[in-house]
Amino acid sequence: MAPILKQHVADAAASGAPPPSDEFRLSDFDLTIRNGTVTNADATFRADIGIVDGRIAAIADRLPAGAHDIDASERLVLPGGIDSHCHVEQISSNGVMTADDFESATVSAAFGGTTTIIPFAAQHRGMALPAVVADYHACAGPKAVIDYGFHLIVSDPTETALTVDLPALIRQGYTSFKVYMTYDKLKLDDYQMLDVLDTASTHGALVMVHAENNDMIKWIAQRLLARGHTAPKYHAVSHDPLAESEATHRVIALARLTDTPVLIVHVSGRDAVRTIRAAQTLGARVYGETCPQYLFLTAADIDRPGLDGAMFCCSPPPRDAASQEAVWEGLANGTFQVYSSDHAPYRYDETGKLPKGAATTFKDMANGVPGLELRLPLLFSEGVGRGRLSLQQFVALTATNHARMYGLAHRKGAIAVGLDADICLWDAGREVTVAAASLHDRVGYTPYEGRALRGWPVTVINRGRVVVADGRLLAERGSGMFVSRRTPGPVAMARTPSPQTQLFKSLTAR
Ligand code: DUC
Ligand code: ZN
Ligand code: ZN
Repeated sequence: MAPILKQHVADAAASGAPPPSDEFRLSDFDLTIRNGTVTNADATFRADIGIVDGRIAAIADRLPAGAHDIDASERLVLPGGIDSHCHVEQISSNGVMTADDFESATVSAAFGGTTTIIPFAAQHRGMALPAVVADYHACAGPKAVIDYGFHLIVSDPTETALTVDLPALIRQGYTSFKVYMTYDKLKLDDYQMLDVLDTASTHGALVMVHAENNDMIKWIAQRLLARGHTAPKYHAVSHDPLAESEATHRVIALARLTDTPVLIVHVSGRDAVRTIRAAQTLGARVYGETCPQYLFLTAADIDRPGLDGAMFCCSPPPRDAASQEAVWEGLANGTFQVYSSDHAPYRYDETGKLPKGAATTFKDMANGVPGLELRLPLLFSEGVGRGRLSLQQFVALTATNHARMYGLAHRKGAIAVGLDADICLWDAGREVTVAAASLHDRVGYTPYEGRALRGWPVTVINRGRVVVADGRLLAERGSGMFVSRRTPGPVAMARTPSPQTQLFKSLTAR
């Protein structure tokens, strides 16, 4: 038995395992998963699971076999991963399409142990939000093999968007939106940000923020280019950590002014981690997300011959060892609630990273790295395997907290009776050397090529359907379903705004 599994079996004996059940003598289960070690964010226990109509119907010490029975001895039985930050079939503000569509992205996610993704329905300026959402549904519906929801990207907060479209879309289950403080074609100014925050606060949505100071980045980049510094490594120089920490600080102030919870996405730098932590200590409803690239890469990875560094360029960029350490610490101490891939897949050719071929500068490249498939294996191997995180923290960071933060906890994120049977059987001892050739996305490379990992998802189940087993895809194209989301946990949390906020809100209510 793998050492990690042995440890957790031992823990299971000491924790609150469900009592043996006599109720289920005659099995009506469509599927049973038996003899496994179940781990939720709050407990690890040895149990059998019975599934009916895609939902978990029973969890007990012993259950009879269902119509289909999986022996999970020697396996960890985990909630299916939820990846709440990925870009799929999305056109960037520079007009570049991602390499993955909803089929390849969801297949890749499933092979990595993820059963639900929440990508973006991205508004570009001039577009009406309801039409944007309809377009993304048309793309996802026929292709997805696992479940999905959508966040909105709001880049054009017109009066109609703020007062008609967003309230209606929030009621329809699109209860979160991302806003940008950088990129000329996406960024909101502070006035617009306050409008969006106020709308979210009034109608019950969570705002996700890309926090980087646009002018700082542009100013450095233009000076670099003017002096002939065009290689990919200068991407990291132009995205100075101060651009991230300044914007993080600023948006937290804007959110506090409107008493709106915010989640700062893809946090990369030590100062930004500290800024978020300090605000949380003051009681602000500020949440954080980080991603594999900030744990496993540094700016040194971008410094490769020719344009090869482009394969490691994302925004914000990977930083240095001190930032990596701060990000690990933030995962362990609760500064970060969610760990997502920020899968932004662009091929290393003219369709993605190299729009101008050999003449491409760091400013021309599409920003982003792939990560849907390796998100869980990387964190398990380097986090749980090396003792930086507990197995329960791993579950919280990869599944449960995503469900809580984004209004999905009524269906997903835990192994519990009544919830969707989204389950990942994990082989804690399996050793895998990462190779792009064995991944299922359409990017053609991985920034983690050659890494030796320990721990791998072997069977992946979404709503009771076995999607992946022993390296084979078993789900049909289009079998994934859209999930409408409820009020995000941080928004639902009752609290009294500061006296100043109460006063200006009462004087300015629409
Ligand atoms: N922001 C993202 O969230 N993903 C990719 C690039 C970016 O700037
Ligand atoms: Zn972003
Ligand atoms: Zn992103």
